[in-house]
Amino acid sequence: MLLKVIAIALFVFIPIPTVINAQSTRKPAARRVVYACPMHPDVTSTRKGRCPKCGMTLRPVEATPSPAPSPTPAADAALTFSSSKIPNTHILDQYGKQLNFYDDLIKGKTVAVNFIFTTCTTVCPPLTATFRKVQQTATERGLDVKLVSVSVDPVVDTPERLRAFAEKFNAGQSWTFVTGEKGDIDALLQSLGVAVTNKNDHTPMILIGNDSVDYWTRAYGLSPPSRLVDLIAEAASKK
Ligand SMILES: [Cu+2]
Repeated sequence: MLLKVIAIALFVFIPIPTVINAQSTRKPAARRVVYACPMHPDVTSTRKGRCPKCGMTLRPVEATPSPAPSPTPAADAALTFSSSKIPNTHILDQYGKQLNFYDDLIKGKTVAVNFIFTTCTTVCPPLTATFRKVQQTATERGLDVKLVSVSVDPVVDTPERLRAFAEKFNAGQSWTFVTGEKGDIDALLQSLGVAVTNKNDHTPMILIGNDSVDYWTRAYGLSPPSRLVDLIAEAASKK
């Protein structure tokens, strides 16, 4: 009984000063705005600007002290994304063929999806070159993976433009470039958690998944191709 009382007393009283301390030290810091790269949390600045690693526009974040390193984006996103979030949007591929996004490109498949626009001069060319290397390496390793590149600039990126872009990067078969009506594509991007108001802010994140078992993860699109293929192989192996 006495032990119980002590235990309860400890439980009730000990955390309180800790909480008060944490709040009082955190409050002044939270008012200071710091800009950070959405893909590279280690890149921070006190001013607006672009990430020197990937060219993304830095976004304001609250300068709260982060006592422990947060879980990796991959582990994080794996918990919050599922096939049920993927809409069956009417889209056009690089040949101008009408497809349904989920039914034709995702359903029952192992996929890697990235987000690009053909007039991008910063992150899209290396992102696409990385995807090309991923496709080659995956093929060498006998992996059946479909690649999908969704345009974040569907008004400019007609199927013809996407096809020329695909050819420029020597995209192989089973790599679909996606465009469509702006409203439809915007809604698609929103559902996939990658909507941006400015196309130049688009994410270099890749969505990797195995729809047949509803396994999803995210990765930095400029990771070494072999690392991305490892993640794809892991997704494909899920039963
Ligand atoms: Cu880009």
